[in-house]
Amino acid sequence: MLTFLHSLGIEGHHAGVFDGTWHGSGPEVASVSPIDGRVIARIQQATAGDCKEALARAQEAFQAWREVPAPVRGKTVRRIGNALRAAKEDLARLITLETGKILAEAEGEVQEMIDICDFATGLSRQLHGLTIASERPAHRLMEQWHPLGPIGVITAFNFPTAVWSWNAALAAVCGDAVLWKPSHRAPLCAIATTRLVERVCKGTGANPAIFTLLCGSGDIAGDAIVKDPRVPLVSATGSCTMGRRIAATVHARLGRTLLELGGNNAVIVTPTADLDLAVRAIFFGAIGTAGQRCTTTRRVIVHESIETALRERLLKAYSSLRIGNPLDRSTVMGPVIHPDAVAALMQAKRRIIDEGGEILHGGESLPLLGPCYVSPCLARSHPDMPVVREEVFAPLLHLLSYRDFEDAIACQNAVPQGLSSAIFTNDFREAERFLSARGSDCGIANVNAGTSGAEIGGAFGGEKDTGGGRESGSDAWKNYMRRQTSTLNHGTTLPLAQGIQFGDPS
Ligand code: UN1
Repeated sequence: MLTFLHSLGIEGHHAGVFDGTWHGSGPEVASVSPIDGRVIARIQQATAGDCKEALARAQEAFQAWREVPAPVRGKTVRRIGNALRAAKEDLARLITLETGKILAEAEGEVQEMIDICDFATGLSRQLHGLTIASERPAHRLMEQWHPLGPIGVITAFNFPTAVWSWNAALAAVCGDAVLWKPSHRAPLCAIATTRLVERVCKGTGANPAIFTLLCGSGDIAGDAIVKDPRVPLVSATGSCTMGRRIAATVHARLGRTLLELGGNNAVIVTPTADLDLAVRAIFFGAIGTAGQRCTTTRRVIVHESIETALRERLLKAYSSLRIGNPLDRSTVMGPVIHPDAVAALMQAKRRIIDEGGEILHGGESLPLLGPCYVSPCLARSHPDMPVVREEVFAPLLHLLSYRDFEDAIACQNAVPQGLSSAIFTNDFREAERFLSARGSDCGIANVNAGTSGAEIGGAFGGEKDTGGGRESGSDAWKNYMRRQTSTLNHGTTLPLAQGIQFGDPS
């Protein structure tokens, strides 16, 4: 067993359910590294009975936690942040081993967790409501924010721990318990994180069932969260197909969702752009996490006058890319998560050719490195090709060109997804138009900065098929609380709102 696994408390076999104690009586599944196909450990999945028990424990934990003062709740989150600081290197190694993300990016992911813990700690002293001018004399109108309940958090393999932390750190200071269903492709990252949180809770005296974990299938662990009316909010990250299914079930019981689904993010490059910046941003955006971020740059919309120059720069960058073992510091792109992602890229490549596009570079499987390795694909495509409208979760970048600036914006918006977008320009008018009401329709719109790699301080999420949810910074915390509006009368009469005069009961 590798030493970093040992220090994270990962053993060869693991119970996949934590609700104060570790259990799990379902079938064992293997966590397999995409680096070399080796089994890292086996995890005993949740059964419906395990989930039922865990939900009851989380509910109990919530009922006590909601009464703990928020700044005191913040102390537990602060300690989680400190424990993550201490474990950063080990946890990053596990993320790399289990998902194939290169070490630098895995460390970035743990840093996002640390950052959101800091953010949430500060927030624990700032959960505030408004006092509003009442139209009635001797009345006060105000709102309070109360804890909401046990929150379901369903995460994807590509950010196997950070997305949980965006939800869990905020939910915890807001007084909620969290039920986490991690991706079946990254259960060990979730187990290691939960073990760390368990230790912190022991130290602070917080009930560890506030951070409940359910490793299991969508049909069992997912459904347990999605269908249970005791779970008022389900925050889910993943595909649009998954999001639609979750939304239908949760909304049918009038629960709330916070969805962060597919992206099809574009970078517009205009004639005045600083090409050095644009190339760097596109390279990181398209290649980072082997093209498997929700925020991955999937389309470049370049002005025809600079298309050749940009294409050459990108081809040069793509050709010199170091692909290989993500645990090796010199590697820039590791494997994709599973051979299915390789197959999806191959299929997309065939479609690009069938639909009239051209492959400029890559899109080859690299079996000598292993079954999960590919070369990133750069294609010359047309905006009206159906494949361009789809999110292929692999390193595939479409190069598209435009003549009129308005067409570039229309092209950027002409896909079903609406997560992230960027423009590279030194023309103030273009930048402002891109950010205006008739500009980018995405939840994230950047100027001279790429589509991926958002900071935690801003609200993160997008529109249209991306699902509309906002996680992480800004006022996203409000999602995890219930708002209560109160009218307080300190007078001796009972004036009615809207000036209504009503019969006297005496
Ligand atoms: C995701 O891919 O689901 O902005 C999250 C970024 C990261 C988060 C991506 N901070 O690329």
